[in-house]
Amino acid sequence: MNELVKFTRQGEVGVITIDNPPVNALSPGVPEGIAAAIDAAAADPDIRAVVVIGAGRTFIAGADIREFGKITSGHRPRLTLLPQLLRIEDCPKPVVMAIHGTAFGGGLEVAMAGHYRLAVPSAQVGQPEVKLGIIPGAGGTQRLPRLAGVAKAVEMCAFGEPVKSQDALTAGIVDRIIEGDLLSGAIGFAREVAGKPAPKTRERSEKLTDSSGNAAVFATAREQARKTRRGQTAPMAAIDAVEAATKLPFDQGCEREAEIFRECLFSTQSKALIHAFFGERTVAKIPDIPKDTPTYEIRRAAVVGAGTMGGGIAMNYANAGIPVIVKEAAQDALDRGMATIRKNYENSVKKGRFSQAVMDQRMALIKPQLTYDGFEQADIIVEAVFEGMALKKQVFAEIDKIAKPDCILASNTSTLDIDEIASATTRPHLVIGHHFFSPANVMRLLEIVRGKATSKQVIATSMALAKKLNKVGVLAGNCRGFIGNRMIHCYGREAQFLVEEGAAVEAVDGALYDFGMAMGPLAMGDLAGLDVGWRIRKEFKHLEKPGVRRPLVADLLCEASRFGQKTGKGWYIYDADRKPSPDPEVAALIEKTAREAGIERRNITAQEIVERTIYALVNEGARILEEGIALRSVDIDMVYLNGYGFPAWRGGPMFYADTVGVKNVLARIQEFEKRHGPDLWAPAPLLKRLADSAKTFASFDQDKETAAGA
Ligand code: 3H9
Repeated sequence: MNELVKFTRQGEVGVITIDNPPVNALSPGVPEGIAAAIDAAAADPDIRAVVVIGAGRTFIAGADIREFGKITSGHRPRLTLLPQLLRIEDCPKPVVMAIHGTAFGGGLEVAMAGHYRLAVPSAQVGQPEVKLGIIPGAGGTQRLPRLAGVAKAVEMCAFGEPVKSQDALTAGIVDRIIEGDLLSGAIGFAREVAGKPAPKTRERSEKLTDSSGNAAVFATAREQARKTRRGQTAPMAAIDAVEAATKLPFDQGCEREAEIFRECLFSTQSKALIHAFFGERTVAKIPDIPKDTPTYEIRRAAVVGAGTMGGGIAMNYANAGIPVIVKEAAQDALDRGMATIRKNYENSVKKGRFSQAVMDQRMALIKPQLTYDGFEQADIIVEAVFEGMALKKQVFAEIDKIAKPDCILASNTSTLDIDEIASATTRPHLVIGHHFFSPANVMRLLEIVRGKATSKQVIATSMALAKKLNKVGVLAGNCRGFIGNRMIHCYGREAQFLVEEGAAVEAVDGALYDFGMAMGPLAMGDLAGLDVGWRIRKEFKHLEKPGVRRPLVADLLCEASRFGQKTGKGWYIYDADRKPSPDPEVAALIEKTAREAGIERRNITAQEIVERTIYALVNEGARILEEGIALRSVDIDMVYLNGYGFPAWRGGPMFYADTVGVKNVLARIQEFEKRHGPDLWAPAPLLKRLADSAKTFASFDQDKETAAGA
């Protein structure tokens, strides 16, 4: 029909094959091609039934997400998938959808417009649009409840999680599972149903049930969305659209869906989430490291240190099926580390994430020990000991002696100079930073730190390994704190200044929680352990600039052994269930400290709290970008989304700055500079340049990409 959609005949069955690699997205030409092929099949007297199938690895992964930006910027008219779907549904001959890989978003909407759906056991279906800040826009919210019932449709449309074949069969989305070859199975099925009346999804209503039963479903879903999708608009919008299916006839329901879809598509949240979708994929692309750079094979790993980080890192390897040795210095520390690993896995089994058998397999891959035995066979050794240069160098000198010649030596340092660590070895080209985020078995970020001698092969291996470990690997240059912690230092500093200046601890955390952060900065400090920052501050004491204001209270909390959650007290006081409450003792300590330091106390608004902390991130982010520590602004955003609980629907700190307007951010930073001085608030030169030329961080990335391609 065109180069994206092929039409062939297998006897009395017409076969429509969508061939738009890599994921058969519904790019311009695909929906038109399908509709034209359907028309051709309908008009051909020798054809009695039709099969629609995807070439390559999948059925249809949805609308072409790249087109959305063109629509919102006015470069493309609106998407019109609905009429083509009606052409499929109105085809007088049965249309059988043959699904492998993923039928997501518009892909599932195409499938539901067919008369029957078949799937291979490994296939998945879903309406993941909410993850892009939109809702299904081609009848998904209207057809899915008719096939799967209202509760299942609400769950799928509002929360976006994929559904496996077998569940889709149970729910009524799929009619049959095909074991063996999908195309021949589908052709066989098409012959079975040829000549029989074809059921149209839009005409079905038996699963829409009565409105009193549905009311509870919608109320529960809204409550769940409020709790688990805090701040996001699309999940609520998706529930509204499914509700419309239960109240309006099909055509009017589709009109309502289209209105809601359009509102969502033009929202900043959707732009931010689409930025996040492509960002996650962009960070894997490193300009000076081509895709075909050779990589080392990682078959065996070893970790030094079984503390919180070491244990979490070992779990990552075990989860990916890579055997891993964990070494500790003392038996009790090793036992504690292994007990934590076991407890984490047991919790996952309890929550039904995987079976006991999977847990047993993973535990069997982790080998605890007190010696370096077996390290000589490892393809990678990850150091995860306390954050101190002397100790790290000692460990690297030791493992350098034992490791095989091409073994990668990775440090989980969160702040320290990777070149200095590498200098303790005879192989600086094999040394790299692998900065995991706590809890390392949960957080998706892996900051990969490139030293000056790190080889391209080691970087390429690390990026590939990140993917294998189900992490988002972001490459960072070597500086104190790299991308994430260098920026968080400024954010945390401002949070602490704000409490010294008069904001309550819970007011600072509350303002940032309401902004969308997973947790406030002071609560985050309590969770991570205030002693961690204390140790780092001592390590870098010699670098402090005299006369520059620095936060005063955190050190005092540590001196009083208030290390946060682990000691039951930090910025907050914790009960036995780790529930925090404001502590009057801390409030008094802050007031006394501020008075003694001559800090003026005043009322501080939530808006100022957000601006002081988030713009501190942006300003430092701009410096990091200019220095080349981060490759692109999107790399910084991905660090923040995946490692620091920054809300994805705000796109990350640099994307957020673009949405506020770089000029507006700069103006506010200049006000802060006047009040708090240039040492803390001098605007980053890049920020000024962008503001002066009315540019954005996104355009900075684009210019960089163009320059690299030129
Ligand atoms: C929608 O359908 C709205 C409708 O209601 C209709 C409204 C009218 N478009 O992830 P991968 C690219 S909204 C464009 O690395 P995997 C991706 O960027 C859509 N491009 O592979 C990457 O490019 P590159 C609803 C897409 O095997 C390459 O394909 N659908 C799209 O790990 C490979 O992707 C979704 O939200 C797309 N739809 O995972 C599904 N999808 O190589 C989104 C992928 O240049 N997609 N690309 O970096 C996914 O969830 C995963 O990509 C998928 C494959 C599971 C399909």
